[in-house]
Amino acid sequence: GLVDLHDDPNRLRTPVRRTERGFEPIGWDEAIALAARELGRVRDAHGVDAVALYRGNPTVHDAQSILYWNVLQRALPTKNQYSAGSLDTWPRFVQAGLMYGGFLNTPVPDVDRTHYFLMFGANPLASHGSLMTAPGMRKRLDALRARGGRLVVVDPRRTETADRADEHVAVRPGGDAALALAMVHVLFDEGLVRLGRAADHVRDLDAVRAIAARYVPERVSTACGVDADTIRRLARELAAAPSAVAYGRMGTCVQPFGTLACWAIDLLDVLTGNLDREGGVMFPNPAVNLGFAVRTKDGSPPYGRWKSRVGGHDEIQGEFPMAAFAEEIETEGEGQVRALAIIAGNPVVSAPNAERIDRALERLEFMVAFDYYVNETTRHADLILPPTPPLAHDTYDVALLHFAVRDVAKWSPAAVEPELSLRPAWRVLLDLSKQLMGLGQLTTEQVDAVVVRQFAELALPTSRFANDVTVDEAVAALGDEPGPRRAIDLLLRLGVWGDGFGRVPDGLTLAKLEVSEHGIDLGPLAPRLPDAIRTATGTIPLAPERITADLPRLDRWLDEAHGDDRVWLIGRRDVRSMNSWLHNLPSLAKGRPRCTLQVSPKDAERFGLRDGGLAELTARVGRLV
Ligand SMILES: Nc1nc2c(c(=O)[nH]1)N[C@H]1C(S)=C(S)[C@@H](COP(=O)(O)OP(=O)(O)OC[C@H]3O[C@@H](n4cnc5c(=O)[nH]c(N)nc54)[C@H](O)[C@@H]3O)O[C@H]1N2
Ligand SMILES: Nc1nc2c(c(=O)[nH]1)N[C@H]1C(S)=C(S)[C@@H](COP(=O)(O)OP(=O)(O)OC[C@H]3O[C@@H](n4cnc5c(=O)[nH]c(N)nc54)[C@H](O)[C@@H]3O)O[C@H]1N2
Ligand SMILES: [Mo]
Repeated sequence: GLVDLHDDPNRLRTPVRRTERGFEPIGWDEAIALAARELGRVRDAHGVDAVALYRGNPTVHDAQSILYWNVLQRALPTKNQYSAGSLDTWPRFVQAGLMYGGFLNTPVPDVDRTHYFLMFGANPLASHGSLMTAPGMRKRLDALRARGGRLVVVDPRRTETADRADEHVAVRPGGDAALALAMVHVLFDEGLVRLGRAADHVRDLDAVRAIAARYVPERVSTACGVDADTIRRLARELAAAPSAVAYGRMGTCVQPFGTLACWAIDLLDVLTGNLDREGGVMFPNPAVNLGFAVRTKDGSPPYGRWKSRVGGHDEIQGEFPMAAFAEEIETEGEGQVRALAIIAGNPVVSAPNAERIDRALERLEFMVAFDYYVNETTRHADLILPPTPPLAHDTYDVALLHFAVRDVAKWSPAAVEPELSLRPAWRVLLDLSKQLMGLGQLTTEQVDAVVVRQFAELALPTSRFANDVTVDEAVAALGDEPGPRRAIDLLLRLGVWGDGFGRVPDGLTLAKLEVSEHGIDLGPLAPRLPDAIRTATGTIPLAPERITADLPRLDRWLDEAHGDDRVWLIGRRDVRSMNSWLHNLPSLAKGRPRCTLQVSPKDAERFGLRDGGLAELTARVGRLV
């Protein structure tokens, strides 16, 4: 599909400005000056919190966007920061932060060596993996079964992945926390708890035992839609397997009990001795580690340090959840959001209650979007600044390799030249930041030299070379060429696999990666306890209070009647679309219509629905046919 994207006539190839006649091309210098003037005006008149920033999912795949959005974030240090995180992984990151001491310290399934894979709320045959990053997921899961292993998928829907598994457990939406806690109950009840390598590194096991005592399989069975015998059998199978993985993803995060579910699933790994063992879940050791960027000075996870103005939502890693977004724009008063800069995001499709967001965006005094397309969201922008297309710039995956099933490093060079009418995204972000910081008199090169020095100052203290390399030495060795290459080289060389600027002669450098056409395989995941634990105590709290405080809400849910009168709507991912986009590319959009509702046969009968017919669905915030 990348070629279709490259050739798409609708892809923007110049900056455009909204006028009464529609979007019209505008020059780069003029566009950047306009954005700086308007964002600066709102900030100066109403304070920096009046400017909101949204960073969308595709930045995760583009190192320059992540690194240089960070520069804009420093130029506009607003509390109104948003991203796709709360539509996706925040429950997992918060839970990993509280248990392992870092949002990125999430254990990853050792899919290639495990004997038993219990997968909650993930559909890698459509998604390719997510917080279990690897190509060829279908082959890897087939190989697991071919070597005698077992794949069990816990998902309300019989997905493509469930269809290829040994067993599909059709949990009710939101039932995972209760289901996994009942499995924990069985582990204690039947004497199956074996901590393995984690034994010396965990605390509060008694607290977990006391909590689990309450979740008898018979108690949760109706609510989560899984019978008690199955719950007991799954717990026994997990404990008996030579090695096993319990893994949860989107479906366990974006649901009513996300953080509890992520926690309970990790307990299954810990209590069966599968944390930090081959074939269990392990902590990757990425060549570029951004852990330094998501850590607070005192080692506590960046979570709940302040609250949003209107709804009182907790801050998470410097951001608010998207639940706060529209209300912060709509609600008058000091700190009301009046301007927005958004990169690679389309919340008018991808966030809940999108119609409200659609209306809210109309109230903004100024909006600048970084995107290839005029879409449902960017149509509200005063200015759209398009990036170069993916085939036309180099990249290194600085994000998802934190979750890869093997440690690998790969530099992907540009395949073609970008159109002359485009500018690299990093340069545009840097020039805008420069003007907002009042450094307009400096050249891009001068400002980038400051940026790379700041990256060095941030990354060095947590580097294995912290005591050997100095900031001056590192910066001098990186050369004068501005841009993300330099920052990536820096992070590679300071990383665990890096050359430490000559200290480890055969260690990684960007130059070394550039001549490795197919990347470098650094090997399978390896045990990393206790080194991977970054909590203040150096141990893993098994029952963090900020997670267990939510148990009474789960108890209320369990005690409610779970009759058949309610219908639960869940999302569905398709292998040929990407969140809100890619619908403009013929090779990906062709074929049968995919915007369909799937319904369980029982519900279909109850509501008199016919296969292929029309259904009308009404919810609190909208209606669909
Ligand atoms: N309906 C629906 N909603 C969803 C999801 C879904 O599958 N369906 N998935 C959920 C999940 S898991 C997530 S992470 C969020 C993501 O939701 P968003 O953060 O909104 O991200 P996307 O929808 O992936 O892409 C948004 C925009 O990024 C632009 N873009 C792509 N690549 C680049 C680039 O390199 N640079 C720039 N500047 N722009 C680029 C695309 O043109 C597109 O308009 O959505 C969540 N909500
Ligand atoms: N082709 C393609 N690939 C993608 C994307 C894409 O849009 N298209 N998006 C990318 C992104 S941003 C992400 S975050 C990843 C996501 O990667 P995954 O998490 O693997 O993908 P999903 O398909 O969202 O899987 C979530 C599953 O959870 C189920 N589910 C819903 N509610 C519940 C529940 O309460 N309990 C349980 N147990 N299951 C539930 C759904 O039926 C669904 O099958 O995929 C990435 N890869
Ligand atoms: Mo996502």
